[in-house]
Amino acid sequence: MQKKHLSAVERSAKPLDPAGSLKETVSYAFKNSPFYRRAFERAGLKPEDIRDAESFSRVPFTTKNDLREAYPYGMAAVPLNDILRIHASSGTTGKPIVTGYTRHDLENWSEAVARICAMAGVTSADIAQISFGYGLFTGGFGLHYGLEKLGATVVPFSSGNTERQLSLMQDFKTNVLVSTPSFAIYMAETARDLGYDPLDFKLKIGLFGGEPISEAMREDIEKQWGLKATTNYGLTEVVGPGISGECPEIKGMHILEEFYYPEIIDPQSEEILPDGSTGELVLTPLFKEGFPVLRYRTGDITRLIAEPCACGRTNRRMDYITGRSDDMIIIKGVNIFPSQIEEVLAGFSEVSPHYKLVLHKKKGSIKDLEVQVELTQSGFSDRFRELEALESRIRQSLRSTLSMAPRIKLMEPKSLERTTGKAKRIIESEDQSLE
Ligand code: DLL
Repeated sequence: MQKKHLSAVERSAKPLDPAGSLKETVSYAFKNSPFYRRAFERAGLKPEDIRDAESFSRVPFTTKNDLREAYPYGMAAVPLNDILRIHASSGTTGKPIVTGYTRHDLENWSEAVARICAMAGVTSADIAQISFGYGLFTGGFGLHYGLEKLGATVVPFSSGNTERQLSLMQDFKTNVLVSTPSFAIYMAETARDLGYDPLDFKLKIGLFGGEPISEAMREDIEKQWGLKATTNYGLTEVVGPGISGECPEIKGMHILEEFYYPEIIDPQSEEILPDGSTGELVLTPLFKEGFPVLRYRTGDITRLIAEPCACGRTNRRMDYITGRSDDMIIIKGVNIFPSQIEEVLAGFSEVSPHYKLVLHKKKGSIKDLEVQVELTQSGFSDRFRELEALESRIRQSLRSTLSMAPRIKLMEPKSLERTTGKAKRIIESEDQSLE
């Protein structure tokens, strides 16, 4: 790594020793976690069997369901007395997934987040407003302590109250915005409604994460706010934010391999795939004491990029998430990812970045897909013919990408729900009368 390009926080990274770290991680989990001791016994494995990356592939995967069943403290590997903080993912169904952090975990987590922020170009001279929720969600606290560790000035706004966020952002001369990309878009819209020009704010860098950012969304945010939009990735089950993030090259997200061991598998056969192949990301954090997890199946679809990056960092990158294995919509035998629909819609200047997918189901199986497309003010017309023609062009374009034509419903400007957190794109509707 060409260290001169790096900030102090990144220069302090330990040299990589994946085999050594994996051995230690496995033996720690076996010794301290009743969950993993049972899992190893079931698989007929002893920690000594794990000597390198190859033998590590014998360790059974951990799934979301395992963590759900372990609710609330079944994954703990230390006495609860040593847990300083709990976070949990909200989850759409069933029990939340809980994770707990020791002091050592919190220190490493902040360090990891600090490195991600430094990589995106944030420095100790910056003022960062955190618009992620502070609570069980890992986004608010995760970015908070990472940015503090970096030495930046943190404005811990949390989510909601968009008007006040805007007025403080202006008064405080905030130059870094930390939020979901959908909130950054919503904030720009609200700013305009209130008579501000977003370009008059001092924003320089967006540290966005928690959900995918499409190229169209990134361009839109950069143009509206005049900032450099970066994305960073993480998930509660592994630690929260601070797993991978972009350098200024914006060519994928560098994984902090000194903290996490990444693998890509075929989600069906569970076979490990080589760098460059697309599949499901599996992660093993290498530092966790509190709630360790081995070979966690993230459900996120991506690929690892091993080619050197022009920035000089040698950490492998992961490509942008194209979908989640459990997000795939199977309708009439066709597999569809919401990101494919988003990409098609982004090609139409008449539609806003807000859309919803309604899955019309009968007895749990999807019978019909409706895409609710919101028009922009300029795309809106009171001429029925024009709207009909637009609808037909959108349907044609979706048909050629998806190999099936969903129902299209054009919605009036600003009629779809906005969010201050992660966008909720999918709505399920059960209807017994469907064919
Ligand atoms: O969203 C952690 C986080 C907070 C990351 C703030 C970055 C910034 P969860 O709520 O558990 O944790 O959701 C994790 O969100 O499995 C991905 O599907 C998705 N996700 C997170 N970041 C990105 C990203 C946090 N940059 C789930 N791009 C993950 C695409 C992302 N998807």
